[in-house]
Amino acid sequence: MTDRHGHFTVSEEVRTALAENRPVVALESTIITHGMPHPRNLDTALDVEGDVRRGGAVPATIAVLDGKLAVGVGAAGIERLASHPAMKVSRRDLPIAIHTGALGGTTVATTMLAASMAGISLFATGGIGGVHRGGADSLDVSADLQELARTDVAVVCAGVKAILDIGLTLEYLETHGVTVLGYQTDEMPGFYATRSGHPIPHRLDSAADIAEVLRIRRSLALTGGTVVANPIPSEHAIDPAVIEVAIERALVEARDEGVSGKEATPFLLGRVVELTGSDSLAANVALVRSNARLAARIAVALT
Ligand code: PSU
Ligand code: MN
Repeated sequence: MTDRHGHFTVSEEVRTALAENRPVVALESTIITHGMPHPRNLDTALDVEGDVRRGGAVPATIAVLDGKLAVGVGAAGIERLASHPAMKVSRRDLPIAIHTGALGGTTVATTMLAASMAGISLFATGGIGGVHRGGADSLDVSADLQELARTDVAVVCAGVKAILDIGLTLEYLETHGVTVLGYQTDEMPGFYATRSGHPIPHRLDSAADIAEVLRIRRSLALTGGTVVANPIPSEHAIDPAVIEVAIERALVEARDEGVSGKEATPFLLGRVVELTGSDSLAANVALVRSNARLAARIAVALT
């Protein structure tokens, strides 16, 4: 599938799977270009695609390649994204990325948009963007939340990173009618931690139940997305107190160095990994893979 101007492409494998009503899971690419250091970004992205396949679904990693919004970039695309400087492409950046022929990692917002254009209803990532700490003053609210408000794709994630304000993020999602489902949990997961202390009202304990809720949303033609919050497997969880020390230091550094706008999230995530060492990176990898496995099971249950 290509749009009239050739700005949007869907790989043959993904197109065929969708046409045959087989399960497909979308995957984002900012996590490859800006979310993890090389070469861990490459290994993880390839492993995550493998996890989706082993779960019985077709993976569709989404990115901007040679100025095209591409759904299903394959191993060759992932390799390029992992090893070259790339643009971070959120919704507002997309026309420019296409105009300049960029190589770009798509954020959760842009990946949802592309998935929806292709007809993919499930998407797995590590963490979604949210309301930044101090967001009530700075208005730094990720475009991911607005995309969830309008685009009908379910995003499986381990919550939002503690660099953000989890409570304000949940308030924002509620205001915009985004359904938040806790998978085998009554609390918003805390990304590196299994819990955050913030309750979420809806808990479902099986992939089949989640698929059923997504079907109900669809039959009512409700606009907007769904967040499926899947806690990190407990053997990989990290003590939140350890992470908090690193976050507070990273926030001070960001303020002192004047880091803001689209650089804020990659800077903070990068510094937290540098300050906490390999444990947090290993945890990040483990939770993304766990989310990919759950998304595949929901996708299978949906078809
Ligand atoms: N959270 C992570 N790792 C990431 C991101 C979020 O743990 O790599 C990325 C996602 O692509 C998300 C983006 O969509 O950061 C949000 O950026 P911003 O806050 O600038 O909207
Ligand atoms: Mn922002």
